[in-house]
Amino acid sequence: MANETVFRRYEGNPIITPEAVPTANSIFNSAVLPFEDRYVGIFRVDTQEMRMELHVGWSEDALHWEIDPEPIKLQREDGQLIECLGYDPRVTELEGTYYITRCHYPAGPGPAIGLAKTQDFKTFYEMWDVLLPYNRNAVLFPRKIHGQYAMLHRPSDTGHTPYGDIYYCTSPDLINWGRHQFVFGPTPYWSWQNTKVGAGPAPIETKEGWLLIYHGVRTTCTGYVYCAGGALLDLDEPWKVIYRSKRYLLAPTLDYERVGDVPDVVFPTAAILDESTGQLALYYGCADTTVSVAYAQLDEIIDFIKENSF
Ligand code: BMA
Repeated sequence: MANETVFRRYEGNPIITPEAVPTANSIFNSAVLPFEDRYVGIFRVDTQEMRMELHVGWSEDALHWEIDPEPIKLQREDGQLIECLGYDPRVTELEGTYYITRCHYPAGPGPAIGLAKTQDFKTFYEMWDVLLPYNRNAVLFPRKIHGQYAMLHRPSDTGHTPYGDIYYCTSPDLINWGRHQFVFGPTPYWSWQNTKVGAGPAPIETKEGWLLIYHGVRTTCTGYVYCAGGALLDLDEPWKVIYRSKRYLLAPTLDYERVGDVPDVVFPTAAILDESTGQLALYYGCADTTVSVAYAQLDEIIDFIKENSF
């Protein structure tokens, strides 16, 4: 096994495999969070038809999960109940409501960024799409900034092309989004993040800035390799990068990260911070097939990013 930098992988990884849902081909890139006295998750389930569905799951310990075999139903404004299709969900709690961003293919070309909300993870409401095609990646900040809702996103194009920078934008009402600002892009030179980058879990507020864990991609002669990295963004002006790690936080190393439907992918999408111990549990998709978790102390992550910054 290659060296770990900051995160230590859970020895029981992967914690979720396709067996969790009988119709699944793969379960990966999913969002988990504490809810009431247990944990809840929104899971990306690619079916044996290759339909990209989102399913709810529940857990007592954030490691062992029961995933609903049926996809989430979304209540639309016109009263219609639709199945929740899409991929790479992120969940952010804001003022007591849980907002789910996802990439999806509405009528017309995709992918666009859809937004849904829930308060109980039983009834879900579809909201207006927040970003038009092509966009593959979006996550809300967990509080308003200067009175505005805030989001990181990654404009894209029609395919899995070597293009992808992270942008910041704001909204007064979660419907109208604008004031887009560039945050950062791939490095102009060879590195683990020289092809594209995209935001991971909802940014975490720390004294040192917003901790953003993101994915970075490099292009090798046999294809893309996805790693996880970290940055600290200014608390008041989050489009300003204070620190950004030159070394990765996590790279595809073990068999379950290297072998799967898409090899050599670690794709972080959720983080649970234990406020009492300072431990951060990072949930990430492995090789577009399973879900794993790795742990680090929040302080250590921040120190590592600062010490290894550009
Ligand atoms: C990205 C997204 C992710 C996926 C990754 C690697 O563009 O589609 O869902 O994990 O590619 O295939």
